[in-house]
Amino acid sequence: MDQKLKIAIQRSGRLHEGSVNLLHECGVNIMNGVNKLKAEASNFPLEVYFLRDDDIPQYVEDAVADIGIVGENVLLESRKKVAFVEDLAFAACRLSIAVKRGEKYTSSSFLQGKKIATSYPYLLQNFLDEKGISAEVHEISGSVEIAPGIGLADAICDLVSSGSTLFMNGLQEVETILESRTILIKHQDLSNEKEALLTKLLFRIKSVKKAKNNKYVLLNAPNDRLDRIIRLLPGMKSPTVLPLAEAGWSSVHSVLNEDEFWDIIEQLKLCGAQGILVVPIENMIL
Ligand code: PRT
Ligand code: ZN
Repeated sequence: MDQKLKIAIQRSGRLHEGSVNLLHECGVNIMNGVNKLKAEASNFPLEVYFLRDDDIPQYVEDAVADIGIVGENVLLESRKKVAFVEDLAFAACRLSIAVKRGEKYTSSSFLQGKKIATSYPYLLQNFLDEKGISAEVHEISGSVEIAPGIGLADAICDLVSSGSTLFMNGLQEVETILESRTILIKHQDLSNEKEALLTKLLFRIKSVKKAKNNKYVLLNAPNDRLDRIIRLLPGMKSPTVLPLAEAGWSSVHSVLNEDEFWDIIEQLKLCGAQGILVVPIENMIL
């Protein structure tokens, strides 16, 4: 029987939508509703398990799932033995220590002898050990940010993305102990057949990621400025140039990276480019 690759993704929460969207953008159609524990892809040999994110590293270590999408924060705290496959570009956050706003915090020695509430006792203890600080790590499973306000702790160690939760709870971020990414992980010892399926899926994931960082640009250029305009455009090889119906004008097509995008668009306009169209790219196969 042909094997299927089994992927574990979050059932609901911050990683759910990004994980489902990524599979979708890779051209993988998932059948069944997400209310089930398990779903099948109709057009790729893939079985999807919907789990709590905290359980994903264990499932992958035990080979109940072959691969999984999880926050690095959850994986490192779990200390499960799995292999890293790929960085996925969504739901990044950081694990930080915060204290009450107004506290004079000049260095991590502030934490000496203090009580710190967290859902990440292992990563926090590692940080404290590295700094040679002895503090009381108080493990709680949710609403960590209210701990200082109700006198349960002097500081917290929790995930932060925009910082607004800390702000609303009168806290200030003072140390970042982990910059966490959402990652694709795999079981350490996959069969050759499953490795081959993963390679196929990974090829699609990489082309989707690449496409997200690039835009397709079309513009009209007066022929006497073409040389200058073309020099501004990197393109995959070189830009495509087609004559327009109107004499003396050409249509130029190229691919621009997100990082340089606005700078180059400004320069293109200054060089006389007109009718600039920017189109998202679905996939980029290099
Ligand atoms: O039910 P299940 O166990 O699956 O979900 P969960 O409630 O444990 O996790 P969930 O869905 O909240 O987060 C899943 C993963 O998303 C985390 O493990 C991180 O890898 C990632 N992630 C990214 C975040 C955040 N950003 C984030 N901001 N996880 C949690 N938060 C929380 C944080 O704990 C704090 O309460 O959001 C609040 C802070 O947000 P800001 O924007 O106010 O700073
Ligand atoms: Zn969780």
